[in-house]
Amino acid sequence: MASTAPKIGKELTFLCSWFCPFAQRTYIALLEKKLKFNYHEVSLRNPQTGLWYPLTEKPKWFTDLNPLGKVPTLAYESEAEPQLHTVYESLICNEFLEDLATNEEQPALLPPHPAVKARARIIMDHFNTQFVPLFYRILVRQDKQQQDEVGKELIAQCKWLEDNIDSNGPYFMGEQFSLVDCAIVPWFVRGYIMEHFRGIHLPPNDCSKLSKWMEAAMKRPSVTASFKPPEEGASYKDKLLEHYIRYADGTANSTSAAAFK
Ligand SMILES: N[C@@H](CCC(=O)N[C@@H](CS)C(=O)NCC(=O)O)C(=O)O
Repeated sequence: MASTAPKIGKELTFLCSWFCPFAQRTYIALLEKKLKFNYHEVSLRNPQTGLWYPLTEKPKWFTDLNPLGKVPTLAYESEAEPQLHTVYESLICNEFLEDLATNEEQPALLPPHPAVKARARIIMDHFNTQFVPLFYRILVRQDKQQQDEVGKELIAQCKWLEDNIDSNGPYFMGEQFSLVDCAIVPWFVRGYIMEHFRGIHLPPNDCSKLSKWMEAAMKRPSVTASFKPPEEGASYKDKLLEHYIRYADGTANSTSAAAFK
């Protein structure tokens, strides 16, 4: 695996792969929190073959930080005593950032009311367990009839989002941008990929609240700043499209492709 080990210090180190929607969730939260962090790109795919490195081929420094060998991963040394802390799993990383950095200067990204906060978590959990698998499944399945069935489920999930989005907006939970927006927006950033490979327009035309939400979320500076192409000057959208070819032709061997088949 080509990635080099980062030097972990008191400042947060953010292990990311430019194409990863899970890591993008955390990238957006880090930017929203105006936290200082060291971005460290991890190479998850072999550039020669385009295949994902299996866990056994990932460097020890990486699996020491995250035994799952995945991004996002956050690592830092605490101020008080020299102890290494690591955090992984995107939604947990984002909750960690919320706990770490919510004060006068760093905005809360979860609503203050316990029941509304719980609702935000229900929405994130639902999106993660219901929508995300379908996004991969429709790409990796090669049978047209199966794709059509998964496509219908994906549209039904968009309707679920439409029914659960705050009516006044502009963001998912209302006026304030939140961890719910961070959790959902990376898959809508990739909406054109779904259209390109499977002819499904995200959000569907009859989801007007979701379309308005997407428009607002896509303009958010933290979101646009998270569009990081692999090479300076390259088009993020074009490179992402290239990245998803291996999902769409059924040859991706990533853990997501396997898990959501
Ligand atoms: N459940 C994890 C999923 C993270 C994930 O699957 N990341 C991918 C990149 S998009 C990864 O690191 N894959 C490594 C692999 O497939 O070997 C999360 O929410 O953080």
